[in-house]
Amino acid sequence: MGICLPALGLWLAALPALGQTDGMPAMSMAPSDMAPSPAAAFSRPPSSMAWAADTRFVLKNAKGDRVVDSDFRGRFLLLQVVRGGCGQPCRDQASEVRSALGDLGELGRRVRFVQVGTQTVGPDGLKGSPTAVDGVLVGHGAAPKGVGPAGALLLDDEYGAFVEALRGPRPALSARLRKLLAARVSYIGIDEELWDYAPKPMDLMMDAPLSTHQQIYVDNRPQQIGSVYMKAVYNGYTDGTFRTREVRQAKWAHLGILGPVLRAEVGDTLRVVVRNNARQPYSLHVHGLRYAASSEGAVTAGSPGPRGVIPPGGTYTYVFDVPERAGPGPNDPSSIVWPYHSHADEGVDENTGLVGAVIVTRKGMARPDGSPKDVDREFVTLFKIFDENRSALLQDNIDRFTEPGRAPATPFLDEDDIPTDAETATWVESNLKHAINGYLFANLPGLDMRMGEHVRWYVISLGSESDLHTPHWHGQTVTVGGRRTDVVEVTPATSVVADMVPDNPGTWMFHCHVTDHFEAGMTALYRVAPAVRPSSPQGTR
Ligand SMILES: [Cu+2]
Repeated sequence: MGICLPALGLWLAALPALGQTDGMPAMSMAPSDMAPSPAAAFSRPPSSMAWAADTRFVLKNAKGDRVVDSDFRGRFLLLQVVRGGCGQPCRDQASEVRSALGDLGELGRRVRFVQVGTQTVGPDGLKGSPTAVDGVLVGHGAAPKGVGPAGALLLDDEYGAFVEALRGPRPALSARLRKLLAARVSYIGIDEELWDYAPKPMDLMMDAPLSTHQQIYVDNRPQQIGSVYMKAVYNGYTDGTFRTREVRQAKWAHLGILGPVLRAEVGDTLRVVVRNNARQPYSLHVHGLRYAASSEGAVTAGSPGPRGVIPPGGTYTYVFDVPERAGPGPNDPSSIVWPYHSHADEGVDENTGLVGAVIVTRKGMARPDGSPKDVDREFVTLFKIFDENRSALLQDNIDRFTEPGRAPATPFLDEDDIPTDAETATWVESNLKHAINGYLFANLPGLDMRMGEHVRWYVISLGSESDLHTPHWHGQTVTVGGRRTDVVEVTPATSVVADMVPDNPGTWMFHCHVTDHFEAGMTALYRVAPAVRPSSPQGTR
């Protein structure tokens, strides 16, 4: 079923995102703004929303009723912007676009092509004032100049979220549209939720009670928070309604506080739709992959247009290409890892909990699910001191978990600075969570494998100058880029891929070898079970 805009007498209205409740677009506009007359089919977002990323189109019928959004789910709106007097170049571009859609066959049926302009343009076209046309562009986070006189915007599904500005000749348009429509799609929600750094408040590495020093990081006291904090984290969702959370597969149980693993094979394009359900603006900034400025997830001075910083309640679509240079290099194994994290207020955001990983597999080396063909098991581990003193939710946590007036004011310190008085020093230290994937004292679950398997460890660090980590495996060795070792080195935002073929069964330590760090809980246990015997033919043993 296609959507038949003209047949149903539907109109499009560009609405600024003014909050939403259950995943349906909000309709918080004055009635005059919603009048379904052609001349007022779209309206300029208020200047305060100058580039609200998810200003969205709402489909309306002639009576002004909103049409069921699900009709549009999983589809795209390709909006050609035609300014007055554009004339032949615009008609030529429209014809290139129509031909490009024709080239796509079935895939092309997922795209609805509509023109908006300052003059009536064709049967599907919508007419508005020049400022209204610019408003549509700005509302979708596209700089008017960037789109050009005949450019087109690809908008994503029912939210009308901006995907990419497109223009050019038919072959280039066909190729780009094909990549965008065939992209691997992920839905990620940014949610505020409680996180427990130590579900079992003991030193599980030693199977012993916590020492007095260790209790600082875990015990809830009148003047300290303990092990449970409100965080903002990335969660996987099943679709663009953001109603159903993805159930994390057992093999990823060890990810802990990390967001869902994004996967790509060299040559892929990823579309990552992110809904910000939290109270602060956040983003998703990825390392290594190729992105346009609109998918950078960070704001830089002097750059117009959308950058993927998402206001509370907003939804944004990031597009990441995965060329050769984003995948394994000549000396890398069949897959490598990149971190992703929020970069609205970078140092604060990652300490608030917004961290995750992307795994890129070499061309031709990926299974259908994206995992490398030559690997039996993968583990992603983030060695990071979550500095709760620098979380966006510090005050929220003080209010929730300490007695009023008891927590010392947190001075603005780097992790290594030493406060002058003992009480403040203890408070600051109690909020430094020396964690692996957000777990302290070997609480990290799920590091299970068998002898003889090809096990790949992706090791990442993030943080400040204290986040110089030396993850160390007891019991086995690993190879890293052709070098054999049992300790690797990671510094903030660097990553290492270490391959292991376990030959030594048992339960073993995996910990940061920096003394201060492992004493504060940067430890885990991994388990190597005997190899599975090949199943013997029936009737024999
Ligand atoms: Cu360390």
